[in-house]
Amino acid sequence: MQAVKSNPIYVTAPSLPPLDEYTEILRGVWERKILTHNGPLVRQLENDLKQKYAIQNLAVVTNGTIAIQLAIKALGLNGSEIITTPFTWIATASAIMWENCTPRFVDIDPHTFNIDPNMIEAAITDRTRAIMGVHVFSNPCDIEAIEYIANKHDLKVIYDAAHAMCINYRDKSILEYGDISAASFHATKIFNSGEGGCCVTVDSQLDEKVRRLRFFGHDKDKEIVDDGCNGKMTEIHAALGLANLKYIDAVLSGRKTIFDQYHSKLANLDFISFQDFPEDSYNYSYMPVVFDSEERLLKILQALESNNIYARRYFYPSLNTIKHLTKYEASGHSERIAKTILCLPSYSGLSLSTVDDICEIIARN
Ligand code: T4K
Repeated sequence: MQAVKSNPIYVTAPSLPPLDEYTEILRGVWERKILTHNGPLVRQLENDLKQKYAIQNLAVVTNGTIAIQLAIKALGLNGSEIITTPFTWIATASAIMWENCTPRFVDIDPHTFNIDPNMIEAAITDRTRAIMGVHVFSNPCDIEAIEYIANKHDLKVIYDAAHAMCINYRDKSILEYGDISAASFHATKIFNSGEGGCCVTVDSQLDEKVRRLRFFGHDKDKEIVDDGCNGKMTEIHAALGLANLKYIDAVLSGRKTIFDQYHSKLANLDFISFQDFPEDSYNYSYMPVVFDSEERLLKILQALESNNIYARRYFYPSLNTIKHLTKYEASGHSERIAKTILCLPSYSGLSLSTVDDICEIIARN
């Protein structure tokens, strides 16, 4: 074990392209002086992502939170209840509330950490219009079960796919399931444009609506036909996305190597367990581990911090316990996992020897 790290090791670091490749793309922006509003780099990013991941319709937007809001707006869910998971980032619920909807939390499966479809039907009320699953840490939701329930009760399905870029589920991009998927290109995500995100739908009319909504509700003739917002991505962000996209396959394989190293060192510890996920539909962007108690988690978190290593409690607390979001109803699995889960550092450039050091600190505590 080496001495305390001289530079902090954070839970993640953004993947960045060579600076000269980014500035070369920016040169065109300076020449054209088009900084935003569906500029050529935004259109190129959409086309390149569609081509690389065989996606029919994809609209890039300002960030992943706006992507969820646009999905809710496009599906006309204003004023309804949306069934979702309490084991997620706060943005899932706040996007629902900002769209004048109510989140109704349903507990998770304790192994996959995703919404448990067996609990959904009991939560449906007269006001329920949609189910919003979250592919937690890129682990696909039980898509077939959710689709079955949605069809039976005439509900829309939105996937918060903030973590789930770059993976296929069954025979196609995971983003093409549900009515709309909303992804994030935030700096901390596997594919980043600094800030950014996208909405994906196989329904071309819905895609057109998302495009209108992200531009204040204007149609192509600048008539205001929808109650929209400003969800536009800038050319500066699209440029970073394009430069990063060139390296995404190397980024993905690097994360898998780091994951495998952690797994090989931690799997034999009897106080740690892992998320269950399908190996071929997972992007390894997060390194979540579950401890046998919150007490042990807090001890390990502190031991890591005293070595200048900063793991993060994604996701804590379980959202059903936050008073301004909802009246408390127990979600036992989510509350337990939220208290005992830690995401360990994982990013391009993190050395395997640092991973070994982190595992050693964990094993000692
Ligand atoms: N749905 C889900 C399920 C989500 O997880 C998220 C976002 C969303 C929706 C909404 O998508 P966006 O609107 O964000 O596109 C982060 C991110 O801010 C957030 O995007 C993400 N989920 C969430 C899970 O994590 P923080 O507060 O933990 O991030 P922050 O800024 O402290 O960054 C973590 C570490 O990463 C830092 O300690 C250092 C490093 N870092 C971070 C940034 C931003 C860098 O090295 N460079 C950077 O530029 O929330």
